[in-house]
Amino acid sequence: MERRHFVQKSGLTALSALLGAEIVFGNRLPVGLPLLGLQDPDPFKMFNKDPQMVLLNDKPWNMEAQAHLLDDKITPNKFMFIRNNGKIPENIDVAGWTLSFDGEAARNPKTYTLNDLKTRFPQHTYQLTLECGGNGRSEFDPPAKGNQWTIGAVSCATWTGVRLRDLLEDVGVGSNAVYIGYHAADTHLSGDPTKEPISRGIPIEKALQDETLVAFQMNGKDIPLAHGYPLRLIAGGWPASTSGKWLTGLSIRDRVHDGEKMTGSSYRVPCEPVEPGAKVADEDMCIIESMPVKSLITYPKSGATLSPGNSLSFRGHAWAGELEVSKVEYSIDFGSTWKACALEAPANRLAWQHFSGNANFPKKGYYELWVRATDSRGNAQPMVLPGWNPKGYLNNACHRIAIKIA
Ligand SMILES: Nc1nc2c(c(=O)[nH]1)N[C@H]1C(S)=C(S)[C@@H](COP(=O)(O)O)O[C@H]1N2
Ligand SMILES: [Mo]
Repeated sequence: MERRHFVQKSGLTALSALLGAEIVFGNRLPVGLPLLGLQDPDPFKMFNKDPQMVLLNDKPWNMEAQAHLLDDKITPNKFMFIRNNGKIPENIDVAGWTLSFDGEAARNPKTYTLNDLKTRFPQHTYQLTLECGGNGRSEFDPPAKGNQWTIGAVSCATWTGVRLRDLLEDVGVGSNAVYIGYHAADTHLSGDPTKEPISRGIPIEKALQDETLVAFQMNGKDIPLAHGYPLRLIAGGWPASTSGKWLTGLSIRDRVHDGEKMTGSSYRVPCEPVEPGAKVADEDMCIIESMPVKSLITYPKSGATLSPGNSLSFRGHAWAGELEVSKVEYSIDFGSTWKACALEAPANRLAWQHFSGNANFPKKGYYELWVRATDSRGNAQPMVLPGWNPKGYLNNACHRIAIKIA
């Protein structure tokens, strides 16, 4: 007689959580039988996201926020964008989860369990800004292929974990070390188990920074599944593609890591500016490192109406990759004149900073509130799309909202 295999208890718990109800006869559910209640899952419920989030793709899952949803100083899960290149891993075995170090420049290749990581090394918590390199891509003309992010592929959550540096010291880093490359448990969309959906990394100098974490908590809880549960690399201020989710391996390389989406035109921009629409040879494309200065008006929502004589208080966040934001200004006359906003210091390096201001409008009518941030080296955001590039990265144009005085 054929043996029937039943879904394990841990699997049932996860399925019940997705369904929002106990599967009463779950112990009789055959393995591999798709549950009807999960056939057309509501992605917002499935990932505990606010229904105002905007779904860009479901294969793989990609979802962005809107400006007014990002008003919190620390981004809660429900408003955090999701960017996946492959399939989210299923049936995560936390007890058996390991992180392995290897690579040409690893002195003593080692494997740690989650428990090793949590008990053997000091823990640190930082607020870290993660922005997708393609945030703002929808404004490119000629258009760039890929997820058409508007402004919502950015977050700043609190991440807790161990310093990558402490792990690297334990493993031993050879003097030939140049780069760290990550490996993860998500799977390629093609289903081919030999292909990684993405395997990017960071130079060794970035890996050794205080704030570069191998994290197991986000906002004080286990990292949500879509954001890398149970373990994630976090490299704040750099394209978020360098922050590998579902982390299983780190290779200490003696060359620039050449994993999936490190080469060709992926996460690269022309080393020298090019004309919009130009074809650029791979060898003329340079890897994106620190993200450029940028800001977002998170309150009020664009389209707000105010009665005459009232001043408008507005607020938002500004960030500048590896640098600090030194000033934020606003304009209500399409950039002709600018006034200073109040600007808070970052909670820690690589955290976004909060700005606020009060704008007064001379008479009834339509206005736009524009905000412009400047970094500690004096680089300001451009008003319109900067440096066109084939893949549509690094759009840090000023954010603007519509205001009516009526
Ligand atoms: N393993 C793995 N890590 C990954 C990705 C991925 O597809 N797989 N996507 C990267 C990209 S391109 C971005 S922008 C961020 C998105 O992080 P989030 O989904 O937690 O917001 O994760 C990065 N880390
Ligand atoms: Mo990304």
